[in-house]
Amino acid sequence: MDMDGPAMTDGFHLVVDALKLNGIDTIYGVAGIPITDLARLAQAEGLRYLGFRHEQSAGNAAAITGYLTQKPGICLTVSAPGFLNGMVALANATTNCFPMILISGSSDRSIVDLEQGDYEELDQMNAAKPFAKAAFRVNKPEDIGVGVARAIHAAVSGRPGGVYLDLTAVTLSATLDLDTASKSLVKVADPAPAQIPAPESIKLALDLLASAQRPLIILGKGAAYAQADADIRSFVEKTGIPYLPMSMAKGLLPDDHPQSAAAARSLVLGKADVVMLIGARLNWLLAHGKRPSWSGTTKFVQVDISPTEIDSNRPIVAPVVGDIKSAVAALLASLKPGLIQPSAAWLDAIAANKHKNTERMAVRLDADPNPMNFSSALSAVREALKDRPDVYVVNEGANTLDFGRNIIDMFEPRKRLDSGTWGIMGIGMGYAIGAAVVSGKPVIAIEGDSAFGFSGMEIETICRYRLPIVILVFNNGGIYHGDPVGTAPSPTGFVHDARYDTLIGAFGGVGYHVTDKSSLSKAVTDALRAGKPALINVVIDPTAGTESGHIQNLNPKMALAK
Ligand SMILES: Cc1ncc(C[n+]2csc(CCOP(=O)(O)OP(=O)(O)O)c2C)c(N)n1
Ligand SMILES: [Mg+2]
Repeated sequence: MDMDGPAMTDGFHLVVDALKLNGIDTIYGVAGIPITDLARLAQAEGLRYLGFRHEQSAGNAAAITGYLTQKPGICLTVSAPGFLNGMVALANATTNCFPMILISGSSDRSIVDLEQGDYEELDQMNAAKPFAKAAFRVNKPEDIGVGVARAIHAAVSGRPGGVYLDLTAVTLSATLDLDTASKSLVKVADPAPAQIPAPESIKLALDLLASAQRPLIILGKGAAYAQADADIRSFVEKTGIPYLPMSMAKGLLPDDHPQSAAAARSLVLGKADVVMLIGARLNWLLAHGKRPSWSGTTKFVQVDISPTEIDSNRPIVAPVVGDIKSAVAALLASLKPGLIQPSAAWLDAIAANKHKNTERMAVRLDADPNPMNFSSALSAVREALKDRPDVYVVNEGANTLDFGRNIIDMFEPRKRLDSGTWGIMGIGMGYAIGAAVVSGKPVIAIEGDSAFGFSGMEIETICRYRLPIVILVFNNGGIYHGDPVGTAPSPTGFVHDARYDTLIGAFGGVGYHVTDKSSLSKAVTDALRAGKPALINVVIDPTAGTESGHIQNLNPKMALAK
């Protein structure tokens, strides 16, 4: 001990201490001024630090960690440009209701605020605010404990989201005596308190469902996030109500569950008389609950943690505001046998429609065109994944996403991770890395060739940490489709016959090049079994995709032909 004064610590140590005290064990980031020492110290102190090639992917890994664990995922970035690179991930996390904290170092406030041109100058906290659930700045080392605590509360309580925490370089390097420092730390008690719904709201919801002839349950990723899997399944099964999973809720009940109405989606949306939304919002993904996809007379029950979600698109007759775990438990506790009875005619109509659509799909899956199209290639992947319910599936792209969502069945909760609420490209490698790191399980990333490019450099990160990630690049030569041979590059086209499989060899991973169904199935099976980084170049007919995939209705067209 220093004989001249009390024992000291500094801001760097306090940040690591505050994270550890709150059970945070993993940081994803990109090093540089002023946080290099923070990353180094975190690693030395036993946190898992994963260094990325781009902050957006580090942020996406943090976001999906939050989704999978209900604890905020942490992303660490440098000032201004690093911070902004991470912001897309933070905004996407907020939009998708994933808890994460973006921690950035920042430059000297006295210079930034006078706009005197500091190194990486930016008023980061205020820049973050419109895109984050909350944003805080810590200006003194003795406030680090409170700053971290506030960030954790904001990220995971109520509707989860992305939180920005700004740590100035001065704060990080400032010293503080150990006694004051240790008293300044805060261990958060009950960061995501249960929010019990009002008993009257439960009664109203059950009464409305009991009055229905043609009820439907829609499960959103909020329901998956809640980790109330057994109760949700029990509620669905005890009521006998058909259900529709939103894409990231696939697997909450296994996709081959007899009550799944996924293969009769248009029918059930159009004809249901009472719809119960559980952790699903009536946003664009559900056509806002409006005509023509929906009937104008549908009555809604909505189970959601956020009271301001209610009535956002359609009037909600029976809002159940509370956390989903508490709400579903309360619904189950008040459910009397026989109270809710979907009509036989409704169940028959759904069964017939499912049968018809499943047969149509089977024809497409059985086809074996050369070159492969989306359905045929995905049927080969489906075959290889049949006995691997443990595998996480990451999925992004346009056609690759739309076909992937319909063709790849999920059998376990929270195993499907995709473009989500925004339909964003670029989450692929970040989500894959986050899922592999928190679960230790294998991951398959089914990527459009355009989608893959947004985070493709992270294959080095995947190889460096030897993660069990198998990347499938659905290579149709472009955004939606490829260009005809011999034409100048269009706005959507890429290089013809690109060999994505050769990239991963640079870092020690295994590349595969496949042009037919049986080699694709075999490559997926072998690569998953090997448990090592692999990239499969899946050659798809460049004419196979449609512009905008399944959401052409959202793509405005020129009114006048040029
Ligand atoms: C961040 C971001 N940039 C751009 C887009 C627009 N966009 C939608 S899908 C897509 C790529 C589709 O091509 P690909 O991934 O190759 O899928 P394909 O339809 O060819 O299978 C793009 C660029 C987006 N959704 N997100
Ligand atoms: Mg493509």
